[in-house]
Amino acid sequence: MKVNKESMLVYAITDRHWTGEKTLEQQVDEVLKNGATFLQIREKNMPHDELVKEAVLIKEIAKKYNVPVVIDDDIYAVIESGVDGVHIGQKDMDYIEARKLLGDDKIIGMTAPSVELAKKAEKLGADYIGAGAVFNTSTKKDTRPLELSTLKEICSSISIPVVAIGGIDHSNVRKLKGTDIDGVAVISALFGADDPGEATRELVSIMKDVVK
Ligand code: TZP
Ligand code: MG
Repeated sequence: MKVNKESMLVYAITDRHWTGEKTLEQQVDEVLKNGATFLQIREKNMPHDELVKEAVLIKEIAKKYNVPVVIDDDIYAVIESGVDGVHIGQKDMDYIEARKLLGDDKIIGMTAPSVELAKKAEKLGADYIGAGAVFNTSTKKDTRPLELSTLKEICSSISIPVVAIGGIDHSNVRKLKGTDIDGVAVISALFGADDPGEATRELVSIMKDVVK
């Protein structure tokens, strides 16, 4: 398996709107240094060429920490930057076409917010799924919370790793204990924190208990 369940524990997703005085690379370095286990570059509206440049820089940072990097949506940016894979949503390029372009060695993660879509993603050959939103979030507008019982059912229906996403932070993440998720994917709880490094350490520590 290209993605092991342990690497899903704290799955950080970038959002340069949160960088403040720091650069995106500085923030990524802090988050990875402090224990994030996976990284997705999700920069909506960033021009393709800029995204490729950013991905090359981030790939070098992630290499230091041995953390896999995927890019949201843009398969060609994955190919040009040489990162580890792509994350595709239900409205993005379809899996078969993405796999054809990327080959078998690259990671393809898929968004799958229902049992049916999760099973379909696994059958297609996805390496992991993201399920959510699990809580209310202002980061992504076109999503609404699914029942935690659905999340639990998703986890028991498939054997590829499952990462929960959407509105997850230090105060609510313990609610996910018992759902059998492998990890949480977070944007604002890490990149929107005053100290992303400290926020990461805390979340890693809580998550070790959540997945127990
Ligand atoms: N997909 C479902 S919810 C979401 C995405 C990309 C946003 C997650 O952001 P946050 O800030 O962790 O709620
Ligand atoms: Mg998408």
